[in-house]
Amino acid sequence: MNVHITEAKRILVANDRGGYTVPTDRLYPFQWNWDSAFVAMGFALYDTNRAYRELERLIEGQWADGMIPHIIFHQPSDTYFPGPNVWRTRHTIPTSGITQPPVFAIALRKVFEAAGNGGQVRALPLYEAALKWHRWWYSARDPEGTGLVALLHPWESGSDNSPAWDIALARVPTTTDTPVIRKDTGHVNASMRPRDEDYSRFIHLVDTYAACGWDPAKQWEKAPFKVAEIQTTAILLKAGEDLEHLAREFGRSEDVEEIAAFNELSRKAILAQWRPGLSRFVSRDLVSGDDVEAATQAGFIPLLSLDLDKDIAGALVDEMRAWSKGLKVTFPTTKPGIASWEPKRYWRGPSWAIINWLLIDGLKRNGHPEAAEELRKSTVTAIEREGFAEYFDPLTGEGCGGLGFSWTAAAYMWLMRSSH
Ligand code: 9WN
Repeated sequence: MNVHITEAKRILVANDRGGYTVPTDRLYPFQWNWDSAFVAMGFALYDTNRAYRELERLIEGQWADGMIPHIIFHQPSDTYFPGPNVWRTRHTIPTSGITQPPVFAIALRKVFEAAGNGGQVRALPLYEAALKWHRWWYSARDPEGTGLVALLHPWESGSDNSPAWDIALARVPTTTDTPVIRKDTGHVNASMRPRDEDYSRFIHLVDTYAACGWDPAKQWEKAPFKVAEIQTTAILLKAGEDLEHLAREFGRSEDVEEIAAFNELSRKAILAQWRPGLSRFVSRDLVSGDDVEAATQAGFIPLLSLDLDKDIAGALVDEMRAWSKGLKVTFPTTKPGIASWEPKRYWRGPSWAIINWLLIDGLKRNGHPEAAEELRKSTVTAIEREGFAEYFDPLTGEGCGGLGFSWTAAAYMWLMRSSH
């Protein structure tokens, strides 16, 4: 077996905390939502029992209203801020109060297919949990039925520190009720992390929503940050397609209709966010009503879940190639050279294996297998050269952020699956 695959598996063992996998030791010592979904897809390649377990442990944190939180605090740890006492949520086990990109149903379908039909008994409760979560997205985060779901906190995007939030986040006050005692900068270089001012705003939002008792309707009314987001909606739509497929497999015809209606709504809404002048899709800032024009990877993620016209797909690919020109590792999370581009700072330029994974699937879906293969090669080469880092500096190729990172391990196995 390829030595890197052996190493990837070793990382997942080292980050196992009892049926769930932490993203990396110390920097992120709990179970994270979309990280676990990617990890489950990695496990699906060689241990479907463990893959199911990852998802089962995640839904232990699902709230009665259907939300699956972004962090599940199964065990205490003092190496991370903000911990459970900052979130002040009321679930049976401690969790954060916000969510993360809904990769869950994409993972569930892959795990179910890898396990074969015998896995139906195990897959059903997970399917129910996913459906409940999708219903939550469309009611709590799109109460007006637009088809685009909104984020109330940048951390919900998974692309926490992206320039996409700069305008919307600048309106959020830096005052907090909670003292901000950062731990992240004790683990990795501060120049790679968000700034103190951003952290104050992140925590201001947490205080605001905790004061709403985490009630979705109250939060919607009070939210000083509200962005109808294209990357999340595109992931939700892909997950919705996979959920619809599972509903058919499980003979749930009423669910099929309901899910298909969600999907159709989002499909149309995403398409309406195409901006030919930018050769990208854009999010919408619901506080100002403006397009979010910041040049980030999010604008290309709709490749994952739409069957685009040839012209649109071609324009996206041309734009992606222009951004990638001269880089050692693609795909950058911010357009190189613009004012907000910082090749080492978290979500403001670096390349992420999991983002590439989504883009690779999207390029294949839209008839661009060569572009997909270039991106796949760039990703696996970066990992083979630098190890399983959280992300990579696109200019130098250097591995940055946390090391021994679970989703990078899962992505590597997935991108190398044909050579297993
Ligand atoms: C906040 C765990 C998570 C990822 C996110 C990434 C980062 C957390 C943080 O780490 O976010 O959720 O403290 O910076 O941005 O995508 O899920 O890997």
